[in-house]
Amino acid sequence: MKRALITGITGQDGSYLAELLLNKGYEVHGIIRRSSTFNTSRIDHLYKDPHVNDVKLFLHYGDLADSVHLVKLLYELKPDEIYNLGAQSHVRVSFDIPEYTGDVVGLAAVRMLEAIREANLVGNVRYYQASSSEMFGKVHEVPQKETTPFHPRSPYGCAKVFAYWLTVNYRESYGLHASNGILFNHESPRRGETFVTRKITRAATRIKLGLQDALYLGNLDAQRDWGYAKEYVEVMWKMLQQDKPDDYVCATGETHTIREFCEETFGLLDLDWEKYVKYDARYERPSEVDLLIGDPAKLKKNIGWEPQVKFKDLVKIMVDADLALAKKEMACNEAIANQNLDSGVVA
Ligand code: NDP
Ligand code: GDR
Repeated sequence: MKRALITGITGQDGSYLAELLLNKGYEVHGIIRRSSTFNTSRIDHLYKDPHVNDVKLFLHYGDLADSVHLVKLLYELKPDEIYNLGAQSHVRVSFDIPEYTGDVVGLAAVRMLEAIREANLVGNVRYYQASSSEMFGKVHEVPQKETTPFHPRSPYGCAKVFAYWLTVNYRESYGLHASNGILFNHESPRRGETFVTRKITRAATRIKLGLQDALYLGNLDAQRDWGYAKEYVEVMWKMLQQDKPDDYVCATGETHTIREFCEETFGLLDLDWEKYVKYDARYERPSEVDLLIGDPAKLKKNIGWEPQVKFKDLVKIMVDADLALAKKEMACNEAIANQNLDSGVVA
């Protein structure tokens, strides 16, 4: 049985990847951060009480800022595969906390890679680095591919470039099986609610049910190549099954504006998006990435992978899921209101 370690297992991608690896028969270990509130909702359905037999998912408290713990964990676990997905992954927020972002996005990759060397795992482990289309930043070439120059436009993008080159460097210096997945934006019903796609599908479905009146957004002109997270985690796994480590762009090859995402989402709900979407300058970034569109040809040629879910299907998947969620929220509100009526409480 293969053993994998995932950093960022509680995030969107970490949760889908854990699911995929468990289905493939892996023993999966994940690093989680201690929090004063529960932060494991995306993986709760995978978790089994450690006292029962046949447990395949193990969670370890830790943090990408803590190198000693990473070394100890790698010594102890000796995983066959490591997926480094943990990050302060919000681009806008990285302008507010650039030093912290640099630490857990950039330096953290050094910590992981050095921990691999310290634990004597070079030669026995395969490493995946979650690199990002944000590294391309300012537009120099479209579509963007593996050879397109990087010109990051945020502290987050800069930190990802650092982590990218370290991954390449440890491959070239020590012969580590280390690969970068340069993934373009990928979304799902598990996407964090402050990323623009989920913010839109969540708001539009709540507006449809009368739970919300308006949606405030920033720049509607930016263009993104949006794919489906559940599919993209397959690419991470496939990259580590190749004999030779390498770096790959993963994208759909289609691009759309934020405005189009609004149109499509509200359209599915028979709503006119222009009546509800309002502008708030707080959501603008000091420097923006205007256009992302990826060329996944190398991935198709070497690994034989192509995305199935494109823009319209993706929006539908997210709208359906968020409409169901909004209905639950409404039912819950009604139940509370009824209970208050029964007990004579006037809200
Ligand atoms: P999320 O923001 O959903 O998840 C991030 C994960 O990292 C969470 O599990 C979070 O834990 C964890 N984390 C944050 N800080 C630390 C820390 N200091 N120590 C340990 N863990 C930490 O991101 P995604 O799942 O969307 O993305 C996964 C990776 O892929 C990230 O590295 C992201 O930058 C990168 N990426 C994402 C793309 C996308 O479109 N989704 C595209 C390209 C790259 P907690 O739950 O406690 O906050
Ligand atoms: P991005 O995703 O920055 O591409 O990074 P995000 O969804 O945050 O922004 C996409 C575009 O939408 C514009 N925008 C808004 N964005 C947010 N979050 N909120 C708003 O209200 C809003 N209004 C307009 C943004 O300006 C931007 O142009 C994501 C993250 O997952 C990264 O971790 C990952 O590396 C990249 O995708 C690829």
